Amino acid sequence: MTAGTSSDNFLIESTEERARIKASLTAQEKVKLYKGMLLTRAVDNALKQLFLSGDITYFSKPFQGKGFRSLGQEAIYGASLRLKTGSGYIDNGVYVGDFAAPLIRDLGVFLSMSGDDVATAINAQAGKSGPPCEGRDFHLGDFSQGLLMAAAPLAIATCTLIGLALSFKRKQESRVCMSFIGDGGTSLGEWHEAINFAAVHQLPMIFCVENNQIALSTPLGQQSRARLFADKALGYGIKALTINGNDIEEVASAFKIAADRARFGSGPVLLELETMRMCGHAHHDDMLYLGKDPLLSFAIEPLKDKGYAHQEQFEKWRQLDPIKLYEDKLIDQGTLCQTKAHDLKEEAKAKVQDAIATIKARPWPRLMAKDAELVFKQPLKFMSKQIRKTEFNFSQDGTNYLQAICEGVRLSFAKHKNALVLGEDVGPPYGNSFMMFKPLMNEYADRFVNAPISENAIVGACVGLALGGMLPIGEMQFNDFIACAMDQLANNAAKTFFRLNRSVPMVMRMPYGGLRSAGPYHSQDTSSWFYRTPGLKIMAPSTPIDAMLMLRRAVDDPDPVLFYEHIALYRDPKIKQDFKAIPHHNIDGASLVHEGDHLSIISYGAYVHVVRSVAEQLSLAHGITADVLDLRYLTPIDFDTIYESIKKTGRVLLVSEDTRVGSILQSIACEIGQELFSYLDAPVTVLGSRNIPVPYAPSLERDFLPTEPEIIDAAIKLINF
Ligand SMILES: Cc1ncc(C[n+]2csc(CCOP(=O)(O)OP(=O)(O)O)c2C)c(N)n1
Repeated sequence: MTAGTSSDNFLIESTEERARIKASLTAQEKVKLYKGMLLTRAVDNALKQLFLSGDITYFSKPFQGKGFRSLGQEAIYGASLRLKTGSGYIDNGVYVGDFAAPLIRDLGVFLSMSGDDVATAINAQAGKSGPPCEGRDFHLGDFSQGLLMAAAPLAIATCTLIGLALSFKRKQESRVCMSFIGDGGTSLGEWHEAINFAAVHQLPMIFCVENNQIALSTPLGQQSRARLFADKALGYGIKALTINGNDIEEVASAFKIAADRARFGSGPVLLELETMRMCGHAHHDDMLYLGKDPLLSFAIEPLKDKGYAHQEQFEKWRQLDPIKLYEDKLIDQGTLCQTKAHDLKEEAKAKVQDAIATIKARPWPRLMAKDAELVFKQPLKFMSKQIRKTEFNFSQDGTNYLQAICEGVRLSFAKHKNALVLGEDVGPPYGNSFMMFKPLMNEYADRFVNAPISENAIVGACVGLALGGMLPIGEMQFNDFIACAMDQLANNAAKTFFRLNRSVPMVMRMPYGGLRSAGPYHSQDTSSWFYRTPGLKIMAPSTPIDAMLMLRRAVDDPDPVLFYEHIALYRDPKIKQDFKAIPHHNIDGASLVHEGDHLSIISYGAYVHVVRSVAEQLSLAHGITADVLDLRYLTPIDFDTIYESIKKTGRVLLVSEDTRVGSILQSIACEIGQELFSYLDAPVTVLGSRNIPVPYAPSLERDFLPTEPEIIDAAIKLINF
């Protein structure tokens, strides 16, 4: 392709263009396609057989495993035929080819891109040691060969792919991402967010819809009112095409044109493949769909009258069995003969049997490493076992919290050429809705990437960017909106290292907090939602210097970090700090920001300043002196520092603005009770806000949050216990 060629040269809708590609297929390629479909069906049969037979055992009991079938959809094997995939695209041990995110029905995509790695395909269901993921999930993938692992929430990987595609585009790598989804999955918001994001950014992507006539048990008409799934592309301003998904050469040629187009920079394409699921949704569902468990052969049996599959439709598609059609075609052409076809079937079966034997012999995996080591590339460790004292040294002429975060980003950009900010309204002219990055708009305009209002796309894209070698600093405009992206954060970002054993160096900035009369959707502290989500680190600095240094640490960190920055602190003139103090500043673990003997008060974020004020009042008015600990890190919690302080004081009061019920502090209180019971002179006490949404009116917010007098009362009660 030469520069300057019009994108119209990639005639995605052109039958002639596809015919030209089909005509160029070599005999070798054709046999490869045929063999690939045979292998797909042989593996599919074997997975069903393993499910039924219980041949895999755990402590002598059959382990059926969980698995999905792809009967009738084997032509998807052809998608990657003319793409940049396979061992030829491994350079110095690094995969440099195209990427795909196959779903449960895409065994063929996995096999074709992995060099027919049958053992891994079978082991996904068996759950034994070894690839794809040491038994941690039953979905298939192999990142080192361009295969993102499928996830149960159907559009997860589609959002990851937009980030990966964005990384390819920014690095000017001529690589393409292929997303796969079923007709049912097209109803998911994440899928739409991803397409819109890819269209807006003109990403090198193919969005493949495999319309197999049914989603679990829901027929097309109850899924969508669109005439064709390809029609949906119109709304996103991208090209689309509907093809016969059972014609493997048609599939191969359509993907080739779409990929060329995407590589050229003409943006994404939606390919709808019409096909039919000729098996149940999953192994257990065959009985319901087909009316009985199928005979496991290379043919598709006629339907019995008892299943929920549509009888006439099933029969029509049975006549269009992609393997049978292609076999007949190749025999007609003389590329294949009956004997050779028979031999190839036996070869596929033998290959599968070998793989099963290997997998049966494999040991069962165990969880031997520590929890943090299973979910993080590099668990956070706090070096010092001694309490770190911090003098805040606020200065009227210093830097405020908002400027500090901007400075943290600026220094991270200077250090890492691959760092970028992704979020809503982050780019020029705004520099985010708090104008935080305005000072960087000239120097670093291209590092601030505006996203459509699509929280799932933002989080998923960050995961993909990170996997693609970038250092994304994502932004939730307000942390409250992370609820829209729960799937991408909790099921994607947090689980990627555990499932894929891949580092995900991403930061998600989470502007949060009350004290500003901003109501139920701009004031929450959502950190406790993620405290119990393994795989996410959480930081919550309370001062400008901490914010700047901890943000830099977050960007340098190889794992996903949620960065909770308190909006009420952004422009608070009382907490400005002189950055000259930075060389002596320590951001290791929790810090002691006020010292005393009678009580330990523990908090984080803006409430650190509230409890510090309380500590001073307690000392002046009541002669009670308190340690005040600023946690700074919410995952992991620096328990060593907490315990050291409590061992000295024997009393502990935990205070935050989060609703008390289910807060992080309640969880810490439980640990303290369990570990330090013998040191305690009074019950561990937790103060938080009331168990209602954050109210708007200033009077209501005051009633909602713990007030200074309430904290003082609680402290005195503890002392008098
Ligand atoms: C977000 C989400 N909701 C529900 C499910 C449960 N589920 C798994 S597969 C499936 C049907 C999917 O249908 P479709 O997208 O058409 O793909 P097909 O199974 O037909 O290949 C459902 C409802 C899921 N995995 N993820």
